[in-house]
Amino acid sequence: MRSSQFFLPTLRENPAEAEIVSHRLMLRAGMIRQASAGIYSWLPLGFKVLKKVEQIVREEQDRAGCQEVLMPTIQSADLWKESGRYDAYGKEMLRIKDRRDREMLYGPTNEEQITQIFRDSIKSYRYVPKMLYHIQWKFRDEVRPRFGVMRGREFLMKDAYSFDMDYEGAKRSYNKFFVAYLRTFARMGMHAIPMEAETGPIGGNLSHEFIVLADTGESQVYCDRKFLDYDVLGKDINYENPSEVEGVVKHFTSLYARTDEKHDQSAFEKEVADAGQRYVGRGIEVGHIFYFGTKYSEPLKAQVQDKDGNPLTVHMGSYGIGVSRMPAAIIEASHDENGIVWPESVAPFKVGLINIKVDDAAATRMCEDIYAKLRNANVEVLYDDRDERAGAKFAEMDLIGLPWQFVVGPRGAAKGLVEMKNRKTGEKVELSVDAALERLGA
Ligand code: 5CA
Repeated sequence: MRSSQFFLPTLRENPAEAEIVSHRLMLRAGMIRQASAGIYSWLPLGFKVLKKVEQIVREEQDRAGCQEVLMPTIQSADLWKESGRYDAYGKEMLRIKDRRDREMLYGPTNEEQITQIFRDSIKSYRYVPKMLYHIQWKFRDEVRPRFGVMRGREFLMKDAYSFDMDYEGAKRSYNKFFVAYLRTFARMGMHAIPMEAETGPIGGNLSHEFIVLADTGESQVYCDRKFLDYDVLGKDINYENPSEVEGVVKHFTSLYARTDEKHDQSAFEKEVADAGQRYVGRGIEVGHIFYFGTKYSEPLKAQVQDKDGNPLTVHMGSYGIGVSRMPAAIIEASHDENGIVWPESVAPFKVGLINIKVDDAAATRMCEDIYAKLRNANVEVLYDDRDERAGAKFAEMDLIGLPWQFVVGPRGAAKGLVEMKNRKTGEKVELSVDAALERLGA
């Protein structure tokens, strides 16, 4: 993509309405724009990141054996009356009437909808267990939407649902999501700490929140440093082996991890005996998983026949990831005074190519050559070909946080050299075009 054509409305000044760093940087980097309170449009740069986050979430759900569906945003109120949640959900639910005066709602979550689909389709134990997910927009009329996409009213969520014959089966499904979540957040370059949690309006009695570490996060985190040392991506997990999956879960659930509300300093000191192993920091909730047994399957009559032909009410769990919250959480965890520092896995482009003097024939020829080669090798590149001051180009490239920068000017071009900068470390090296391309796998 050429910057001269790209829709990237960056802002030089800090927008007054943004209280936290990710909101400021997402506005300044031209990633999002507010449509109304807690409702945002995603512009090209932000949308690219959102899609990458979504794809990592999808791949890890698929790997765990969960199948993708797509349920609607608009749901019928009747279904929610069956579960008893229509009245219970309160003012957070956006209620709508259609032209025939039928009560509808914009879904804040989909337990009812998926239970109806399951109930109408699956009648035998032979087709259980099942795990289904979708990635769809939700609406919750939050009292105080704030911090940009971090706490929006309309937001994109991955919500998954599991169906099992009994508690043991449901626990096996729960464990798969637990591990899939660890992998998902690790792939986005973050440490996720699973914490025992309250179940709130979703219900149930087994639940974990996943908190990613970020110095500027909303919650205070107290945990064992072993969480940070564990490499969940280092070995391939076999999701079809329940004891292997459970082993990973047990390792994590045996360690001390609390947020400030539940923190007990003396338990922390006792359980994490070595002071050097105690980690105190901040974090952001990005995922939440629940086991709630028959809370929805009972009222909605989701039953299957067991081996002896007897009807059995299925045990369920639900598993959410805040997909549109993720880009903001990643920025909170990864930025500096000059802007965003994207981990490669979610970066909107892998490299920014800066031509510091467009009217220099050698520099422009070299840039065009690099640009063509990167594109041929399918390396995503943003090429700043505009006739702008070099300083403004550098500042904008740092602000949008692409992992690599190639800087080409008349002096280097004359010698056939390009400067390659690592956005995260600031380290710069001068290389031949071929050597620079090779470092990016092109
Ligand atoms: N049905 C369950 C799981 S599928 C559920 O709704 N869980 S939840 O309420 O905890 O939401 C799941 C995730 O969505 C949260 O961990 C959070 O990352 C994200 N989320 C929740 N509310 C918002 C919001 N207002 N704005 C952005 N993300 C949100």
